[in-house]
Amino acid sequence: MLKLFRRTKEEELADQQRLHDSLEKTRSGFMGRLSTLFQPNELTEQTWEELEETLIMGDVGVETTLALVEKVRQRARQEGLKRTDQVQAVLKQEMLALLDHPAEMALDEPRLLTVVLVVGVNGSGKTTSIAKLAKLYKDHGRKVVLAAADTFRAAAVRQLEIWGERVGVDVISQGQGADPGAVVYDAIRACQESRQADLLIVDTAGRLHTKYNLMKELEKVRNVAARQVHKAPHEVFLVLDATTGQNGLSQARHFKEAVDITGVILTKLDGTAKGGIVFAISKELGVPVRFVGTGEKVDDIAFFDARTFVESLFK
Ligand SMILES: Nc1nc2c(ncn2[C@@H]2O[C@H](COP(=O)(O)OP(=O)(O)OP(=O)(O)O)[C@@H](O)[C@H]2O)c(=O)[nH]1
Ligand SMILES: [Mg+2]
Repeated sequence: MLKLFRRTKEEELADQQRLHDSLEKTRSGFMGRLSTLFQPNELTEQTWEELEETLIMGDVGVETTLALVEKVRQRARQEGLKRTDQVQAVLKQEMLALLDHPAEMALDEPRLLTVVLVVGVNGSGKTTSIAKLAKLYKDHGRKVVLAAADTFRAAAVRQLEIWGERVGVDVISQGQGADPGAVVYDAIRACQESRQADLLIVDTAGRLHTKYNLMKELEKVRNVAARQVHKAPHEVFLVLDATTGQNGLSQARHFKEAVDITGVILTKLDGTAKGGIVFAISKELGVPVRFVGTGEKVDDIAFFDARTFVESLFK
């Protein structure tokens, strides 16, 4: 009954390809200079300046950029590197080190019922990402149920229900205005009893009358899950719209304070040149990017793979 998530080699390659393709705009933007920066054979002060500028313009963030460049410079000095290709290799290594997080996700561990909260500001792509995750995990043998705990916005419940029908998974809802905690309580009971489900994904509100209320509500939803299921929520995914770049990062900090975020789903990577934000999320937020949204269709999601990501930036 308990199934581990396993991808075939083909699925893994297809995922890496989707991630690579979604970075098209990032490569043709500022970050594209990464591959040409190291063309000349000589390393000059200008190379370092250009590297710094490229990373900052590519949305890596000032703090992360300065730390990264300093680290690479220091290593180049210590290791006596003269050739630009050697420095590029060190840069890639240090970029990878920034993205170093445990590869395993609680989501993929075998468990009777796994509860996943999905949070993020409105319009970031929560509902779409939930549908994508639901399909992905359903296709890999999980029995998935969705909970419509975004009860604030009029159309939110209906939107989730429509996605549920399309993807072929049950949606537990109590309509607009219902208490989100009660919806989650009900949904967990349904998973454990009538629906016999092993994965519950909870859609939450992205906006309330005040930010304070929103964070309080998310905490409450979290506590309801924690009381009912051992160690729940097993994952709290923050959905971040990549096109918002550094602004998205400051919103993310509020969510991180209210609910312990375990990972980021970075959406709309296909529509932006701001792919460098991945480094800032990892370093400044301290949480791994787990999935990226690569388009608007239900299959447009990829597991985030740090090595593919870094290599893709230089191609
Ligand atoms: N190109 C692209 N568009 C995306 C992606 N993910 C979501 N979108 C689009 O972003 C828009 C908002 O997505 P939703 O899933 O409704 O966002 P939400 O966070 O649930 O928004 P609210 O329910 O209003 O809080 C939709 O038009 C989606 O099609 C992605 O990875 N790539
Ligand atoms: Mg929504």
